[in-house]
Amino acid sequence: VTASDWWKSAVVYQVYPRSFQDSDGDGVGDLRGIRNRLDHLERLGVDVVWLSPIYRSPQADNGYDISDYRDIDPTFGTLEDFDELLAAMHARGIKLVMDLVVNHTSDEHAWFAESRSSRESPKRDWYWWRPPRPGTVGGEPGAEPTNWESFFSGSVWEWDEATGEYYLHLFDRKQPDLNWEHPEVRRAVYDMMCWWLDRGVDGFRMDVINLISKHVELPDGPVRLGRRWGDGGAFYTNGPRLHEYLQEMHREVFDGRDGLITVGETPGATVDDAVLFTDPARREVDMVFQFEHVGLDHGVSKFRPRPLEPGELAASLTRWQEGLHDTGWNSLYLENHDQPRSVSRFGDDEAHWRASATALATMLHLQRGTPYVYQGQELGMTNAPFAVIDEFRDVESLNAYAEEVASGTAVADAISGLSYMSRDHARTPMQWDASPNAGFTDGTPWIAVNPNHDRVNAAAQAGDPDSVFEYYRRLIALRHERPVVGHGSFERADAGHPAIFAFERVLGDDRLLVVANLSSAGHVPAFAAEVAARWRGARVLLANESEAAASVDAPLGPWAARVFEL
Ligand code: ISL
Repeated sequence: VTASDWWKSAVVYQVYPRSFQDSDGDGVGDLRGIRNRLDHLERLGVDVVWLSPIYRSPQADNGYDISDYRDIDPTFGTLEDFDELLAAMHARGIKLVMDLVVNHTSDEHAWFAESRSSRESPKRDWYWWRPPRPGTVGGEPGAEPTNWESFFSGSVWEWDEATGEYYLHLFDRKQPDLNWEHPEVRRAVYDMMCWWLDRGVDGFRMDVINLISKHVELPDGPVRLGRRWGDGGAFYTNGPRLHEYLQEMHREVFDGRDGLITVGETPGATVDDAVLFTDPARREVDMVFQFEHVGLDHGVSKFRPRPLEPGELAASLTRWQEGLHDTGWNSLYLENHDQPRSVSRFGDDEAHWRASATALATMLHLQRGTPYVYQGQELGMTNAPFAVIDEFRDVESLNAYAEEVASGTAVADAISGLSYMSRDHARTPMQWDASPNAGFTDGTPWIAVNPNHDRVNAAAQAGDPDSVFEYYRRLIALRHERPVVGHGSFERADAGHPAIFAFERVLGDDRLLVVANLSSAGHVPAFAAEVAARWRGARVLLANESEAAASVDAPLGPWAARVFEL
């Protein structure tokens, strides 16, 4: 029997199929490619793989726009390839989690085609259709039913000439939002989820699941000074019926099934919201992806970032550790396919590349929660050096760039925003080896390979005890071997130096002391005198520097990380 909270001692690895491994030379990764690389995942020691969407899709948002939930996109393979991959993963003891994208579908989904066919269509209300604003002419600027801005720039409303109404899309115009108010929509989604679980998958990562319940009257949102569009976030984030829907989904889909893992992606969720989502007694989801720490460096906008103050990252993560300490559960992540590379963003990808990659990994993996490793993070992959717009591929980046340049921003400034924040940094091909396409494809990769693959690659790191990869292996093994990592309490324990993140984990007699210097400053004291006194003579369990030099009293060098046990 598996404990129902087995995922507390598990580590999840995210595969972005497009960029992981190509097997047929078309320059795009695929399911057979993933199967050919399972040795890497087994060696790393991860328990679960979350696959970004592989369903049939026109790929307007790289698969987050699904046109058939019960088929595989030909780019990635077939249902047969999928079954083979699932069986091969299960044979190695690795579980598989699917990406569930049900806030919206593709505009090419049969449901939407039917919905848009006429105002009388029985599926009309499966999506959000609204007439033009009173007194305006549909399709003309200003006629949009609300002033909301899309996540991908411009209005959330797309005019449909044929039926004389607008439809809502919080993301791209090719991603119309489903209307969860409609019971048939919910039934169709739950049936589809059961179909995948019956096929053998082990859970779901639920895309923007806290946006599925909207305030039905759809009021205008506040407009910031100098902006054209308003922010409708208050009317679609954590909406009035969200918890009801999640509990219904739990009853209809998950009840009576064991060994699953569910994680909701919840941008804008607070600690208090997260407690509600993840309190096991409420039967909603096991854990959520919160966004506070990946929003810290957003300035006036995502693409106008600001530098972080020392200690800000640790302070935010600590608030979440404490807030979900007694009820609920954290997901621990620094990267995914929407975020820049963590070693470039929070670390130092030049002088202290290895130390900062491993220090960040140490503080993240040894917190209370379930860690997620995004493909390539275990190698210390860095942001791409893209310098011209033609190198970027992501719809969010391309739209934001076009909008900025159209409104008078200098090209160099628009590019500089992307150089820091584009989602494409996470989407360059996985760096397997030093060969011309990094071992990713025999063809032309759909997005350029990072030129640093000649140094930063899996072949060079596997088996090298000093590599980022081998360090990740040890961290992952530690979670499996020590119940205190999965189940222990968390308490901050540092000396008050702003760059230090130190904490104790305790489970019965089992105690760990973790410290990471999240800065390039050297000679920094690790612990308060009281903590050092209690831990004097402790054994070094893991360190990203010479273990001989690491004692509780030794000051920390740049990006030093140490783990002690008593
Ligand atoms: O990166 C973002 C835009 O600035 C995020 O707000 C992102 O859109 C948000 O995290 C939701 O992401 C998820 O849903 C999107 C998809 O594009 C992302 O890849 C996915 O992770 C729409 O399905």
